[in-house]
Amino acid sequence: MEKTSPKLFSLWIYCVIVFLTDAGLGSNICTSRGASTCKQCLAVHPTCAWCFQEDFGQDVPGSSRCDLKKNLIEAGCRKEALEYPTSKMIVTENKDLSDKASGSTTDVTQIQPQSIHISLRPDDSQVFTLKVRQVEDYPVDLYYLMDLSYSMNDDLSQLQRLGRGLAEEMSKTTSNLRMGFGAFVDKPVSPYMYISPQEAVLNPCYSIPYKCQPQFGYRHVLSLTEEVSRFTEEVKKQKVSRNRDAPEGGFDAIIQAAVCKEKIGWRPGASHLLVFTTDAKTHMALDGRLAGIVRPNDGQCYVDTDNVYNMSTTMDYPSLALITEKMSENNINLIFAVTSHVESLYKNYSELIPGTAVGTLSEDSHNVIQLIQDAYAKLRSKVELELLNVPEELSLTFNATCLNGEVIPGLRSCSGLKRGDTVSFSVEVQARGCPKEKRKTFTIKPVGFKDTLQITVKFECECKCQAKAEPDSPVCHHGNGTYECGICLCNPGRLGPRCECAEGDYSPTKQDACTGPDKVVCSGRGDCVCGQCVCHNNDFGKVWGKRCECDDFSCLRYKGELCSGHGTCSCGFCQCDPDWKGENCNCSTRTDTCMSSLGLLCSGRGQCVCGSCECTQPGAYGSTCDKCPTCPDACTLKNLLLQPSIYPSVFHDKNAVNCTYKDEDDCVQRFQYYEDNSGKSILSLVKEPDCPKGPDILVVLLSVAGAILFLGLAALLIWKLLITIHDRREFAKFEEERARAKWETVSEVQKYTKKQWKVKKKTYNFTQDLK
Ligand SMILES: *[C@@H]1O[C@H](CO)[C@@H](O)[C@H](O)[C@H]1NC(C)=O
Ligand SMILES: *[C@@H]1O[C@H](CO)[C@@H](O)[C@H](O)[C@H]1NC(C)=O
Ligand SMILES: *[C@@H]1O[C@H](CO)[C@@H](O)[C@H](O)[C@H]1NC(C)=O
Ligand SMILES: *[C@@H]1O[C@H](CO)[C@@H](O)[C@H](O)[C@H]1NC(C)=O
Ligand SMILES: *[C@@H]1O[C@H](CO)[C@@H](O)[C@H](O)[C@H]1NC(C)=O
Ligand SMILES: *[C@@H]1O[C@H](CO)[C@@H](O)[C@H](O)[C@H]1NC(C)=O
Ligand SMILES: [Ca+2]
Repeated sequence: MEKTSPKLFSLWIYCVIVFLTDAGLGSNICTSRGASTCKQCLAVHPTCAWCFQEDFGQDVPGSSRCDLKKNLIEAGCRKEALEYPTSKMIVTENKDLSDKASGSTTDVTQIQPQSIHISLRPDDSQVFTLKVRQVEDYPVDLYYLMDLSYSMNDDLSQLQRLGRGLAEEMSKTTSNLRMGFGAFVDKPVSPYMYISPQEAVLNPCYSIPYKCQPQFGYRHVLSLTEEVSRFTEEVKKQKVSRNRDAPEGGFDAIIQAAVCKEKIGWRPGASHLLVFTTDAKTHMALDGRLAGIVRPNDGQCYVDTDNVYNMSTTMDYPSLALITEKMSENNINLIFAVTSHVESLYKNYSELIPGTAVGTLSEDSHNVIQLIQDAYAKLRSKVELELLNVPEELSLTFNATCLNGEVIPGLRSCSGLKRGDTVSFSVEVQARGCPKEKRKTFTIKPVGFKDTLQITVKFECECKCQAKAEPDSPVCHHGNGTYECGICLCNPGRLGPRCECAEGDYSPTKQDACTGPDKVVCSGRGDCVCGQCVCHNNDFGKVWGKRCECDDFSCLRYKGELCSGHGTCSCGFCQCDPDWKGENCNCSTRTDTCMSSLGLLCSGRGQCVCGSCECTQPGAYGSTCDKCPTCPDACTLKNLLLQPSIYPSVFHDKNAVNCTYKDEDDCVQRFQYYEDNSGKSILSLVKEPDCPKGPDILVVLLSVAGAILFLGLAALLIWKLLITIHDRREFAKFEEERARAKWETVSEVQKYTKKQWKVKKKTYNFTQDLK
């Protein structure tokens, strides 16, 4: 084979640079990544397919089993030997949204669809839309969790009065209301508790003095009930307690109230409102260390038969994260009804716990009804989606379509809703990788709703043909490898496409077979395995050949296109399409493009080279050298072509060249040659040709005779004129002599000299003129 010349090498470098900006010519993403197994191929790109036909690509050099589906079929892969899983989506449960709950807790649907199955290729994505509606007249469970530390004394008496009013107001929003009650103080252990004197344990108000109930952590008082009168009754029985430090242990109570579902009586199909009233700060995770309590809160229910939280003194306060988790798990909306001086603190907590609201409680809680109403309305005016158990291999993006139909990208909540409004979200699920388990399920649910959307994702990371893998297959050199998806996966220590050689048996002669005349093993683009080059896949295209000397991307380029776009690259040489020639196929063999409008190749002023005219006549230009107003042959060339009958004889242009031309009949043709705006040559006759005629004898004779006659007459006239002048003179002389004879005597005549005579004669002439 040919040695790679420096010129070719520099071209190759050029190709590399061009490819970086113009990727994809000659190869595609599937072939370029060097996927050597079916599984790798699927991971390259969602469009890639794998052919596991055994004899695939044997006679097509450089073909790849991992390619676009259509390329594989073109290359001879049977359809049933194709591994091409695609991403798809099936909605498996799709009940319609309910309009109205009518107080019922069953058969209410607030999210649609409810279940979806998705198959995803790695890097591929699927989009679906889900709808959420806040159903009207939805049942409500309201659990009132009250701080019974001493400062809440006035609040308690208010609540005792307001109980009925609260129930009445809430029944305006729902026809199905249940109310419950619980109370908390703080962990009944020092230093949160008064332990001395002895009496203070039973009556912490001993020092005030006042009679109040012993300190407790959390006590569940009234399970959720429809009998609102019982709420008032039980609240009336309550008495405050007292504890030592300012922050209280309410967060313990929140966890217990949330997780002790049976005790509290939360109904699955109802809105769960947990109203938390306090006028103080709260203890949080790690505060328990003050009392030597280090066991973290585990979020389990520890309310025993006498309705008291029995782990209050052994388990630490919960963290905000635990509260968030338990609120979401149990679909509870927490309402912080707190006095103004701690409001900012609880607002900060509220921001960290989704589905919570904060209201300002007056000093004696008289506004609690309005507060709960407002908070409930606020909670119900917002739909926020939360995600549970999303596998880390998936990424989810949301777009919200809230009330006015406007799409808000990246948002998964809508606010400002009225009950009965429907909002929708479009969700894109993308697989970013392949988890160990083929299937994973996760949940999307609106915060505070029982309704959920279950999404099961099947990751299409494996090929079906992998299941039919044949270990120690005879195809792979007498059982030296596993035959899987059309290729041999060699056992350890074996190499080669069919595992035909062992790693150990290196032989120099075999190595030589891989080395070309340039002493580079496999042209530097492959590995020598058992005397055969295994060519590396290249980002730019296929590499093949006995020494990897061939490829389909190192051909000449013209204007950035491989083989000028008029041929295919094969092993370094362009194979031009018909009608094209040249090293880089940029030379057209057609001549019709050189033909001028007058039917002459390049208007007779140049040569046709690669489909375009090279004008040789100085001053000629234009695609067919047709433009040349200054050419000296502007007239003579046209003379050859002039056929007066076909050109219009209209004068067009001042800049036109005036030409004359004498034809065979010696007629003079006057015409003009000029170019119009589009560069077209136009010839036009100026007037009819001048043709010479034979001489007229009669005219000549008459002319000669006329001329003679004219000369004779002229001579006669001149002669007559001279005679006339002479006669006049003679007559004048005669008259003069006669007059002198009459006037002068002979004596006088004698006196005069010849001189005097002359003067006299002059005088006479003068007088004669006066007459
Ligand atoms: C606390 O109450 C739970 C039931 O809610 C019970 O299983 C547990 O044994 C009780 N623990 C103690 C120490 O009494
Ligand atoms: C609540 O957060 C704001 C801003 O982060 C901060 O300025 C304020 O001090 C916080 N309030 C309390 C009581 O920690
Ligand atoms: C969200 O909107 C953006 C732009 O408006 C769009 O490109 C994207 O595909 C949308 N995503 C989903 C999941 O609909
Ligand atoms: C591997 O191939 C060799 C021949 O090269 C053969 O003798 C041997 O049995 C094969 N090994 C296995 C495990 O089949
Ligand atoms: C064809 O390509 C060669 C080399 O790049 C260049 O010199 C020549 O001008 C091109 N010919 C045409 C007709 O474009
Ligand atoms: C050609 O003749 C016309 C009159 O027939 C004249 O107007 C025009 O200027 C002449 N053109 C040239 C280039 O002499
Ligand atoms: Ca306290």
